[in-house]
Amino acid sequence: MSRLVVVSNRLADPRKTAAGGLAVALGEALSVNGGLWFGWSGTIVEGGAPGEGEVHTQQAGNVTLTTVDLSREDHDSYYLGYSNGVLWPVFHYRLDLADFDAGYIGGYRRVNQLMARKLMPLLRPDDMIWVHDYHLIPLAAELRAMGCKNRIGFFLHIPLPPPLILAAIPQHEWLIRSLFAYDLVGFQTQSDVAHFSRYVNQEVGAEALDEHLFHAFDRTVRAQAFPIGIDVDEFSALAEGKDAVEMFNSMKGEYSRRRLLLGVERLDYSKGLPQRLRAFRQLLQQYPENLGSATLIQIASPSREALDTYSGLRQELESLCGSINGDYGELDWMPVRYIHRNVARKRLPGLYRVAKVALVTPLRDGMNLVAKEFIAAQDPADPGVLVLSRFAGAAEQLKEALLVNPYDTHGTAESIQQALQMPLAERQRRHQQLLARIREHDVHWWCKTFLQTLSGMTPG
Ligand code: GDG
Repeated sequence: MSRLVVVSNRLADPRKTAAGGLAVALGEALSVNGGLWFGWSGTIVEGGAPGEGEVHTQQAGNVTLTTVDLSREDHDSYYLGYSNGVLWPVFHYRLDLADFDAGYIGGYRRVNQLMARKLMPLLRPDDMIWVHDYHLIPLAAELRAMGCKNRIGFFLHIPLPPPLILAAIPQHEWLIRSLFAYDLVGFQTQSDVAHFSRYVNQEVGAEALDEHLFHAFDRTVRAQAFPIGIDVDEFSALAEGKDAVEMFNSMKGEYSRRRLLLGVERLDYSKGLPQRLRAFRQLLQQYPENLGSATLIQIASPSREALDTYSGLRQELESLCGSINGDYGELDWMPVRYIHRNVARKRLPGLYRVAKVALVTPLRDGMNLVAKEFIAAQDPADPGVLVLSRFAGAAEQLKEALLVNPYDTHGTAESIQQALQMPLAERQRRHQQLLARIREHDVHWWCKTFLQTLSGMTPG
């Protein structure tokens, strides 16, 4: 049996609950035959030489965790610059926020070469390699250049935009050519696959051998959708745990006279937070019966604070929350509770469960796991309602949610009102169907299906 090697920008210790379902699922897959998880250590070496980094190894059961340090210069151009200043905004359709500084690409290539150089000697001939996300697109090409013949798969956690948006990246052709060094490329949704297919057809004249197989640059790659899921059982169990129940009870007590709406995400411009707050303000204005009652708890956990676009967003949010509370708040009721901190993972399901409505309204999202976690945490006898952006990858699957266009303030406010007023029988019916969907395609299905597809392919 092949050993699995997972490569991702950051690693998580799969034995810790705080790591989350994805890390646990990857950890499980890695431990089947004793695996290797490889990536950046998280350490930035001030004044370190570009393209160099010390390697660290630790053991978690039969999984080896191997990491590489990055110099400040490499970190800033690879991680902050190219990954999060170019690829993240453009792949989320935000050309206006991209910073096409010509210096970033050098660091991105250098770090991918560094990772390949450090990984190469650790590989065994029959290892199966699974590379994750936009930070590491050229990794397989670098490994191939060093003679690697193993099966290599790639999964993109974020959306792939349509060809003309992708083409705004000066190195777009090189990026897509790099994908052809993989044997299997996984996307979150059918529309991402369609964008890939259109791009390779229009821009590089690739031959489509069938619905999923594309030939170009002397190589054939398989591109397919593998929508990621959560560990539904683990999350439901977490919802019954002591910390979640405590959270549920304390919130229930404190907000007994209120109807809670909830948003949970990293503070990121892809998540549509200002648009959501404007829709919530519209709800209060248009449906005054919610005054003194509807309370939005918005958790926006800190993320990528070294980037200016993120600090600007934080200021915008603080000002919006302040103005809504100032305009509508009463001495005994504040419409918005905005929390710019991380909530412990064990407590999160309690918060999901106490909410009548979850607002998951990104402007663009690869999948969105919060939507799935909310469903898993509900009490089936009295479930809350999911208001979901049609632009989240999850909308391809979660048809029984109330789908909204987050740019449409009035439309979103109307859907939130519909959610708040939804009769119990309809909430139960929708929840039951949504739960069945997230169970069918959970994180174990995702992991198993991707790896089975990759293992069925001819190496190299
Ligand atoms: C990328 C793609 C894709 C959030 N705040 C807190 C917290 N979280 C947890 C949630 C959830 C995870 O973080 C967020 O996952 P999402 O899927 O919603 O979004 P991204 O972080 O943008 O992830 C996305 C995903 O990759 C997987 O492929 O779905 O589209 O952008 O698990 O619960 N967790 C804790 N405290 C918080 O305050 N503990």
